[in-house]
Amino acid sequence: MGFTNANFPLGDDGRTYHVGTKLGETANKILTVGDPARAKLIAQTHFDKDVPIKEVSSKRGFVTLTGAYKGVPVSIVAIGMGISMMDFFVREVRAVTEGPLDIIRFGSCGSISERAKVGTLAVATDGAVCATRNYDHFTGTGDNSAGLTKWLNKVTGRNDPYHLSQVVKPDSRLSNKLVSKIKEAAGADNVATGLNVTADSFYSSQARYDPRFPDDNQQLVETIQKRYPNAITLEMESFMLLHLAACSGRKADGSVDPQLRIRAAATTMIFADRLGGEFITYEVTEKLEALAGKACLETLVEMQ
Ligand code: DUR
Repeated sequence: MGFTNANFPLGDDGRTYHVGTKLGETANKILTVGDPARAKLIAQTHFDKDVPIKEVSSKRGFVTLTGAYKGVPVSIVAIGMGISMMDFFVREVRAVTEGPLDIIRFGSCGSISERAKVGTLAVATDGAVCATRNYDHFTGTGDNSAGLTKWLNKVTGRNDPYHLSQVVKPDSRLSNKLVSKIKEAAGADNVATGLNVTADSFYSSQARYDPRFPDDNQQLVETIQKRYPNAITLEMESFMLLHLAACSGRKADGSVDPQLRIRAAATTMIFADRLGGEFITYEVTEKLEALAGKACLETLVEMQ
């Protein structure tokens, strides 16, 4: 089987190069997770039993499960980890679907807030920012400019070891509905809302200590908290989903092609306490996956 078009490769059969689906194989309401096992668990437990589940597994590790929930077509897509995988997923699914999309990410994260305890859930109602390693900072020379430029780099933070982006918001209606459904399922005390920080590494830009690399990240959590006091979670995907959803179909005059509209929201299970050090157990994860997975599907199918 050959792929044509180096700009946006599609197979002879119309399948995208990485996610591997073609027109008609993905529903317009999508739940995206990282772990394929989580995708299968949620589909097997909650999808309507009278509609067969169609599975497409790609060579690059994407798994798409399409079926119905309460009579409405839905897909669950497992994408693995990281902003690149989220980028593949959103763009390739957008290329083989027609009309507006609603996408909820349901993943895992670390917590940098007392309000978000291990074994509970968070919804990124305030949106997400992206924390990226400033690669140039680590190449030995750092800021080798002089005079005014050096001073400017210092005050603008251009040579800081990590960069924090501006905030991108979720679709507020989708996000608010998600909060109420998750609170209903898990209990209001077990759901924190706030800002997500999406990092380009599990390690350096999530402020983990690795003696084998000089990561300069001892101050990072404090820096994030100072600039964004509403930051509660650290993970690796949500920002890219919200960012691409906010950009999809936008034209030069600022208007949005309604056929390309993407509404997105994000929720996570808190796996790691990055202030204290606690980590989630397998039993708690399983319980959260089932109940929050259902809440996400409810949100998607009720969203008008
Ligand atoms: N994740 C993090 N940081 C954590 C816990 C979970 O990034 O502390 C998420 C994002 C990524 C995967 O998909 O889980 C990495 O283990």
